[in-house]
Order: sequence, then structure tokens, then C-alpha cells
Amino acid sequence: MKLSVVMIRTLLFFLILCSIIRSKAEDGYRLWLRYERITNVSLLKNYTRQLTSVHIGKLSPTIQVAVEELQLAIKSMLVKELALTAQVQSGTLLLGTPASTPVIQAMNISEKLRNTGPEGYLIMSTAWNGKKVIVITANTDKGVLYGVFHFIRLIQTQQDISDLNISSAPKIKLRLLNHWDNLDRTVERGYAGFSIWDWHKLPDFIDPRYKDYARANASIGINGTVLTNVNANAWVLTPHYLEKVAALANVFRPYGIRVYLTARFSAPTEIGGLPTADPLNPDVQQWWNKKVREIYNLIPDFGGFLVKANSEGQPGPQNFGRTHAEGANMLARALAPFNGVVMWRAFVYDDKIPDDRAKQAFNEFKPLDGAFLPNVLVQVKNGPIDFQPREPFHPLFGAMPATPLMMEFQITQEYTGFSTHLVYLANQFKECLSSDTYARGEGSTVARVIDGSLHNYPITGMAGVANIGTDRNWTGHHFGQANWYAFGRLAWNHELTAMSVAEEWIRMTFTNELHVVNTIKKLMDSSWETTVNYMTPLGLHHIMGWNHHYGPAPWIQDKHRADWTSVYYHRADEKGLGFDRTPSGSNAVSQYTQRVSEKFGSRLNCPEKFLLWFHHVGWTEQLSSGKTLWEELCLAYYRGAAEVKQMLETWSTLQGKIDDDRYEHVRTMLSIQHKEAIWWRNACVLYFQTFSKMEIPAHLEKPDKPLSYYMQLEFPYAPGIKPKW
Ligand code: GCV
Repeated sequence: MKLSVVMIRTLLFFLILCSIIRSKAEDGYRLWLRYERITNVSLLKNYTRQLTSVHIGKLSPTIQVAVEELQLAIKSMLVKELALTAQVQSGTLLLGTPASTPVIQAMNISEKLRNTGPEGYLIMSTAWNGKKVIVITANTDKGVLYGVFHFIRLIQTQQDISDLNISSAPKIKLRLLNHWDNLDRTVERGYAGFSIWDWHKLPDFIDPRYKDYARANASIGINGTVLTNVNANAWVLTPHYLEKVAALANVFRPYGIRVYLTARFSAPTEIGGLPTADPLNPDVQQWWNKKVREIYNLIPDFGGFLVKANSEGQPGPQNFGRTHAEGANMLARALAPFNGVVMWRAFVYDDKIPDDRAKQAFNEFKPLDGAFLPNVLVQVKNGPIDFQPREPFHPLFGAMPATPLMMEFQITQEYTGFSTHLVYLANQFKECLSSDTYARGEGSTVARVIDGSLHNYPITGMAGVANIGTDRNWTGHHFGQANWYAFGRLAWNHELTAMSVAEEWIRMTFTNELHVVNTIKKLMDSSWETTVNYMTPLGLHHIMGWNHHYGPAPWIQDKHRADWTSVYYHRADEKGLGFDRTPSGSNAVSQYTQRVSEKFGSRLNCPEKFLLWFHHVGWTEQLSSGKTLWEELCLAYYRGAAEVKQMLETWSTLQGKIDDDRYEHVRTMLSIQHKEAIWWRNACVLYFQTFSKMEIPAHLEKPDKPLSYYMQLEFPYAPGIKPKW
């Protein structure tokens, strides 16, 4: 058969097209900043008509990156160059602050800008000299940058831009990622490869990833990053490393991101040659003062220190008979002249103290309320134990009116399946934020504590332990990106719903096709509750593998610390299950305000999702459904595992509707998750059965392996293990 020239050309064209499509593999690197071309012709025309050019005033590094991002996005989504113009035309996008842009100054919008503060912005459709324009303005260049990212998001999610009147300002001042990254590039509790900070090649080699990291964070309003692990290494404070930190700060600065470091409390002895690190010793104070001056010389906008002290082996002021406040204030004094802050973690507990671990942070910190200097924030984990799949809110929230408390959430999935489980954590974050502490009557939510509105805190903050690593898709699981995204969006505005945030993310990350958006949204919405069910239903907690926290291990006992065993937390015996934290037990409920304490402390009123957190419940006691605890426990574990199967089935309906690469990757992860959900279910039900001595309800499929099989599994090389110092 002879091929005509036309046929050969067509074939060649087709082959080239295929290779172009293929080479644009969706590896997840672009996160939610994919800027996919808009293929809907009328929408494309509509946007193109409304956007003709961009006008800016004085150029600054931040305005420069804002324009760069806008042009990149428009070029890619609308296939159109958005040229800079000195003249305002119809369809011009005006970018800048009134101070930097005379046209915006002339618009007299200072009144409107009053409520937007130093980081908020306005996006408005308006007319200028009879020309229809869009203005993105703020009191600062940084606000303009945030406004630009919002505007780009409107197009990414295909919103109407014909009549805009948006005003937005963050509810929380410090919106930070906490990296638990070590200087050797391992990441404690990291499941997405190694640390993205290439310390060895810094400061000379600037990995392009640093800029993309900054873009992604700025796009969701994150304005600071703690580069190093809270299990800190003093070396990062040496001149050799500070130069590297400064190089990163230079990349992040135009994006409004400040760098912070973890301060190892014993640094004065480890790298400073002093005989002590006693915070009340004048030489120690001098050493920190000098160190801080050295840092600000290199990094003028350095943010400050995050400190884990006297916890899990970290040194701290108590080594010298001093309090947490005395330790924090010593660092605060050094930082204050530069407007730096200290974020002092409340995650403290000591196995030498014979009290419920859940009570210890409150016991230590509540008496110190008001004793901290104004530039100290106390950073509190969402719950009183340690980022469990589900925890009640931490009793410190609402209990320290004279000390700014900031939130610490965990984005990395240490206790929720690492990076192979699809778990949308915004629902977990929201449950905590919307919990009512009743500290000042009804409506005293955790969100109002941390945004400062309840107690008038002068500084406010929210930190998220990062899930970012060198994996091409940044977070290991494509859906891990959603947790990073949601953290940033909620830190900006905790009133957003978990599902509205999910929808934005799906539209930008996958597609705007409504059926797909809704399918993925549903999957994400139930994913956290599903995980709680197959891991720790009804308020169970900390029953995962010892040290690495991988997989189920409710049988862990007899370790050198009781509070690092599972039996400490679940307290199963032949009578029942659960930790009695009522007045007849550890009385942890007394740390909450009366309304909350009465609710959690009452066997009948305690929400069943927290039942075994607060109560030791008999195996045959009836729950609200009329079924016994044992039956409900089994049903929850089985329901959780069955729901993962359902997630897998739902996902498979998306084949061909999203790109093959990510479809296949997520499908594989979901099958791992399903396998592991069954592992959790079987191991836990069989283990607890040794106490309940009751049959697994007849209609449920029986585990195919004995308990001994699950108990002998070992994972010495599970990722993210805490390093031994
Ligand atoms: C950084 C848990 C984790 C530790 C972590 C610690 C903390 O215990 O397992 O890896 O240490 O929390 O938050 O300090």
C-alpha cells in the first residue's frame, strides 16, 4: 500500500501531537498552580475581552513577582500576552498600592483599604475615565501579591470576573509551615522523600524548587517558614549555615515569606563554648543577643525562633531549674529589638511525672499565663496528646487569656497513614477550630482564641507541620497537596468551609468538570472520618506501631516509658476499654471549662467520637445505637475498611476523566490504603477480642490471619523515624 504525502503528513502530525501530550506528563509538580489552558471557547473569549493589559506603578521585587505570576498565568490559561501598559485602557488590570501607583491613588479608595490591614487586598471592577478596568490594590506590595493570586484563582476556577468587589484580609498574623527537616536532609515524620533544603550546595546553588515553593506558599497566604526540625541541631546557628539560611531568605523575601529557625536551648554550650545555657546567666543572655544580631545582619527580616524545650529529651530551662517562661523570655529579649518572635511549644510531658500525659502541658503552662514577654507565643498542638487521627481540642485553648496561644496542626500524616492514605485533613482542622471552649461563654471557639478576638491577643499564629519533600509531586500522595493547600487557606480565613477549600483545590489541581469535581469532593469529605474508623474509632488513640507509628500495634507495652506504649492509652481489660479521664480517673476533664468538662465527663453526654478518650466503658454497655460497645467497635473498624473499598471504586469511575498519570498513582495508593485499612481492622479487632472475649458479629467477614501474625510484623526501616541524638 502506498501512502500519499497527505497521509504521511497527517501521521507525522499525529505522532508529534502524541509525543507533546505524553511529554506533558502530569507528575504533580505544578501543584495547584497548573494554569491549564481554558478550552471552553465562550469562557475564553469572555476573559480575553475583559483582560487586555496590565498597568503598574513603582516596581518593587514583590510587584515584579506578582506581575510575573499574572503574566505566566494569563499566557498559559488564556494563551494571551498581558502586556504592560502606561495608559489605562478598557480591560486594563491595575496593580499596586495607592502609594506606588498614581492612578490608584487618584481613585480615592483609602477608606476601603482601611479594613484590609498590612496583608489584605481589594479586587474591584470599576471605571476609570470611562474605561472598564479591574483594580488589585492593597496597603502593601505583599497585599497586592496576595490579591493577584486570588485573582488568578478566580480564573483557574472559572468564576465570573465581570463585576468584582472583593475585600479580604487574613484573620491570623503568622501563618507558618514548620519543617521537621534535619541538616542531613532526613525529615522527621516526612513521607515525601528528603528535605528540599539542599544544605550542602547552598548558598551557591539555588534550586529552582525554592522559588516554586515560595510561589505555592504565597498563593495560599503562608507568610513564614521554620526551616529546621524542632528536635533541633545547634549547627544551623553557626555562620556556615546562617549564610545558607540567608540565601533561602533572599529567594522567599519577594513572596512575603520570612524564615524562622529552631533554637536548640543548649546552643550556648554546644557551639558557643559557654559552660552553661542557664537562661538567667548574663553571659548566656549576651551570647543569644550577639547571635541574634549576627542573624539579623544577614537576614534583616528574620522571623524568630521556634523552640521545643524539656520535651522528649530536648534541653530546656528546666535543666537549670528555670521555668518555660524564663527560658522563652531570655530569647524574646534578644529578638525584641528586631521585632522577632519566640514560638515556645507547649508540647511537653515527662515520664517521671506520675500524671496523665494528656494533662501535663496544661499543668505546666496554665500557671505561667501572663508571665511571657509580649513577643512570645505559646504554640499548642490541636489536641492534648499528639496529632492523633482524632483528638478533642487542647484544654489550654481558652485557658490562657494573657498569653497569645498559636495553633499547631500536623499536615504531614504521621498518624494518618503516611503518604499512602488519602485523608483530607481540613475536616480535622475545622472540627478543632469550631470547638467551643466556653472560656467567655458560648461561642468562644478555638478559632476565636487563636485569631486573638476572644482575648485580644496582640499577635496571633497558626503553624502546620509540613508534608513537603523531594518527591516530584512534593507531598508523596497527590492528595497530600490538598492538606498543604487547606492549611494555608484556613490560616488565612478559618471561616472557610472544608468543602469550599476542597472545591477550589480540585478545580485548580484536576479539572473544572463538575461531575469530576463533585466526585472527588465527596471522596475527600468522608476520607478523614473513614480513617478514624479503621484506625482509632470512638476516641481510641495512640495504638500505632512503636516509634515509627506505622500500622496498628495496640499490644505495645513494657517499653522504657509507659506513655510511649499503646496499653497506656487504651486501657483494655476484661471489663472494658478506654481511658477514664473523669473525676474517678485522671480527671483530665477538669482542665476544660465547666460546660465542656460536664459534657466530656458525662458518660451519657460525651460525644461518642470521644467516648474512649474520656471513659472506660464496659464491653457490653449499650451505646446510643442500642448496640454494645464491642459491637460498635467492630462495626466501626469494618465500616472504615469497607469505605476505603468504596473510595477505590469511586476513584475508578474517574478513569479517562483525569490524566492517566495521576489517576493511576492515586489508584495505586488507594489500593495500598485498602490493604492497610484491613490490616488495621483485623489487628485491632483480634487484639481487643482477647479482652472482650466476644464474637465478631456474625455478618462480618472474619480476619484470615491470627493475631500472632499481626503482632510479629516489624518495620525497622519505616520512613520518617525520629533520629537518635
Ligand atoms: C519532632 C511526636 C512525634 C515526634 C515529634 C514530636 C513533637 O512525638 O512523633 O517525631 O518530634 O511529636 O511534636 O515534638
